[in-house]
Amino acid sequence: MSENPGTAFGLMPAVPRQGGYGPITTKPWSQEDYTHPSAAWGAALSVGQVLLREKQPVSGARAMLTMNHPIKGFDCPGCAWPDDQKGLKLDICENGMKHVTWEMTHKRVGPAFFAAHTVTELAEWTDYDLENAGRLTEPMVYDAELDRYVPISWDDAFALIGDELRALDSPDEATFYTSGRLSNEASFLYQLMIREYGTNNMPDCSNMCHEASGRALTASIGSGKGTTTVEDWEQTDALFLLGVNAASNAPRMLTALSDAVKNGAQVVHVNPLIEAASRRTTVPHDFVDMALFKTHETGTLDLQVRPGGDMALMRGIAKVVFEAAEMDAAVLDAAFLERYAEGLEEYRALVDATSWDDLVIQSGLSEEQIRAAGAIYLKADKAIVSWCLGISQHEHAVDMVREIVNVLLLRGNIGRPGAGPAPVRGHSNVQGNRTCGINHHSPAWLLDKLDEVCGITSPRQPGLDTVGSIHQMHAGAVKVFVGLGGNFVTAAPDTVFTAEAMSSCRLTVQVSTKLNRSHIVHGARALILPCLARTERDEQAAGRQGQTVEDAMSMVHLSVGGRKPASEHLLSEPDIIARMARATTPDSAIPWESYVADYARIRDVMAQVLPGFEGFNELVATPTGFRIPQPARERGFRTPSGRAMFSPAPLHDVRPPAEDMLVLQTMRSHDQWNTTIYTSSDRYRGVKNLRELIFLHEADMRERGIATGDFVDIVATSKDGTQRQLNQYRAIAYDLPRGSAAGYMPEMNVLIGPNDFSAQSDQPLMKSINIRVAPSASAAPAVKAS
Ligand SMILES: Nc1nc2c(c(=O)[nH]1)N[C@H]1C(S)=C(S)[C@@H](COP(=O)(O)OP(=O)(O)OC[C@H]3O[C@@H](n4cnc5c(=O)[nH]c(N)nc54)[C@H](O)[C@@H]3O)O[C@H]1N2
Ligand SMILES: Nc1nc2c(c(=O)[nH]1)N[C@H]1C(S)=C(S)[C@@H](COP(=O)(O)OP(=O)(O)OC[C@H]3O[C@@H](n4cnc5c(=O)[nH]c(N)nc54)[C@H](O)[C@@H]3O)O[C@H]1N2
Ligand SMILES: [Mo]
Repeated sequence: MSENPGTAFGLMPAVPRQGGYGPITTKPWSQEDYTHPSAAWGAALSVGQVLLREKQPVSGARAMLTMNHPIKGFDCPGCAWPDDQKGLKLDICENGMKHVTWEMTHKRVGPAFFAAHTVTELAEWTDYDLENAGRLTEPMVYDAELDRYVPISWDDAFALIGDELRALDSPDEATFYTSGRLSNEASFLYQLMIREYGTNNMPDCSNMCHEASGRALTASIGSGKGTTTVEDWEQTDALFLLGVNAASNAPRMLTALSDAVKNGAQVVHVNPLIEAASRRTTVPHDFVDMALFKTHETGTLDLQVRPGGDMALMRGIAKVVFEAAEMDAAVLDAAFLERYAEGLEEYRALVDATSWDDLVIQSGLSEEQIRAAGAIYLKADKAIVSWCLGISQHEHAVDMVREIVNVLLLRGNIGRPGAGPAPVRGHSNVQGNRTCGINHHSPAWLLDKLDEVCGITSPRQPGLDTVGSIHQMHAGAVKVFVGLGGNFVTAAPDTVFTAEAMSSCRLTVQVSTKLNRSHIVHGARALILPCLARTERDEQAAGRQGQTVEDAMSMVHLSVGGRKPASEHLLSEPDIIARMARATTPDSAIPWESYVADYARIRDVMAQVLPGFEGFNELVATPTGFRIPQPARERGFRTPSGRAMFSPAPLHDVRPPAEDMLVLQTMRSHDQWNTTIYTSSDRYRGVKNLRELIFLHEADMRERGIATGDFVDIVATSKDGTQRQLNQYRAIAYDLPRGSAAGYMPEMNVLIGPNDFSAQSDQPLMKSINIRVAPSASAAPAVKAS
């Protein structure tokens, strides 16, 4: 391997550049504490700038008015936070707006663009510049001789895919990725196509996101989703928010938080960093508040746990509950525990046997802080615990989520109003993808039903997930990669290894809206297939079509785009999937063409296969959509025992493995959407014009002879002992626990080895990378693998 393999794919520049994968800038960088309320005018200004940049001030603003509108609107392609269900109120946020405007850009990437740039040249572009080039307009195929993408007809593109897939020795030599944008209808068609073809190789972005939450909830309460609704959030007495940066990543949650505080609830933020949502906000869509600069509290207590310390905090809360139960047995919900739960005594013994010393060391909090959290939990008649990636991307994430459920079970905080577990999902339809069958290990009952209704024979052997697919592509065992959305190369761990994996494929196919790194790092043959975006009109034989999505609280509703498509050559995702299916399995008995003519026909089949979708077409006619039944919400626990299961997992040691090591978490800045980076600033953390940074504790810096603004080199040691390096990052002193560090994804993915995934969830360890940091040794290349 060369000295700097990343540069071959344009993954990391040979010399560091200010801006990382974002826009390159020579403007001076700076960092200072941000003291303004979240959302508010900072957000409004930022949206205005983006609208102007995309030259969309008028039509962009018009589109916003139909976003998340219960009637005839499109669903915000941003996060999965539920829409406001009350009447016709607008429910929009800064980051949702940026997201939509980015999609609506006037810029186009068509044949002329590709004729003007070789792929080798494009590899030198930043990720920002690639996406910023505009919307893809026509199907393109890679021409190795010209080193360019050249136009190809849709028919020829599908024929190429069909030929390659049919030529494989086994369907398991292909893998089919899903990014969480894909609608329910498209997800259903996609998994049907893949299973009829003969494999369960279905990596999806959930494998990097909430896989752990799904597995934990399934083991504990028998279904892999949260149980709360927005109404529950309004009624609760105590809200614990673990590991989520709500102000940036689920901004519409700010309204729920401010309402909760107004209603007298305690809102406890558990996070190594004090994020903006724990302070105050100006409710983003409340124009009167905006005009009056009126702010609302969105938090009542901050607990700065060490990375991975949440399990010890939760166990500490349980300890407080058991201690109180000795005085007053009524603090435990005996009736609930007796009737619905199993494993209480074993869990109680485990909690009793855990010392306060251990809880303090492992949580990184003082006994007083843990007791304060315990007291809030005890005082609350109804409690909700909500979490996101700060919990799910750790080694012991499944145990951690199950510990959250343990604590909820003690006081019967599930299946009644104002209470329950509430994972905050990521992509706008990542939850719906799973509901509709995108799963490399779907349960047998679902496959049985699919086979019965659709007349196929689904393979029963579990398929490859994200990490598995990377390894198998790298080993040459998987030869075709199909990506329905997303940016696999940049989103996945070990960017260099993943890029090598992708480029060793025989064929890579990317169904996308915008140009990204996964088009530049490609297989021997490569296709870019451009599709309609969610804001755009989708006209088929039966007229204007809509597609459904499911939010983080299991509400399903129709999303109908109204804008003129970015190009006349775009196809919808259901159409692309159906034509890919026909080309792959020409004698398929599935009426693919009929499904595309009228998506209501897809919903009719889904209604027969998927539980909770009975009468799907009638249900989607309701403006606000419908809720998929979640049995645990009604205290129906579909575990083998029929009861909610306490988890008796031991407390894990989450301290850095060596004294000179730190635990690094990779997170999003305020101005990015996963691999899409809008600017190189991070407003709520007070950062301007800098992404190649690492936040460190002042004392950890002093010990290493590092001052704020100094260049440092970061060396990560993987679980398998291999090391990866990132050089010349700026050290920034920040308020976080000693022994921990933080920086931005996706740049820092180069530090996560291909074997750095959780043994419990198979999720890459994006929030716990063991690193050493030292003053920069030289002006060495920015990335090096060994
Ligand atoms: N604007 C915008 N919105 C988004 C996205 C986006 O990129 N941009 N991405 C979407 C997607 S796909 C997802 S999955 C979600 C992600 O939403 P988040 O989970 O908020 O994403 P991250 O930026 O990774 O932030 C992780 C948070 O967890 C904290 N954390 C890290 N380690 C720990 C820990 O050990 N314990 C605790 N308690 N906290 C910890 C970090 O400090 C940070 O606040 O957002 C979705 N929404
Ligand atoms: N280090 C580190 N890495 C991480 C994470 C982390 O916290 N730390 N988070 C992980 C998480 S939670 C996730 S979800 C993944 C995200 O991984 P992905 O979902 O793979 O990545 P995105 O950046 O969301 O994908 C952006 C691309 O999607 C395409 N796109 C946008 N809209 C559409 C559409 O409507 N249809 C189609 N077909 N394509 C569209 C565009 O071409 C755009 O370039 O990243 C993971 N990677
Ligand atoms: Mo995600």
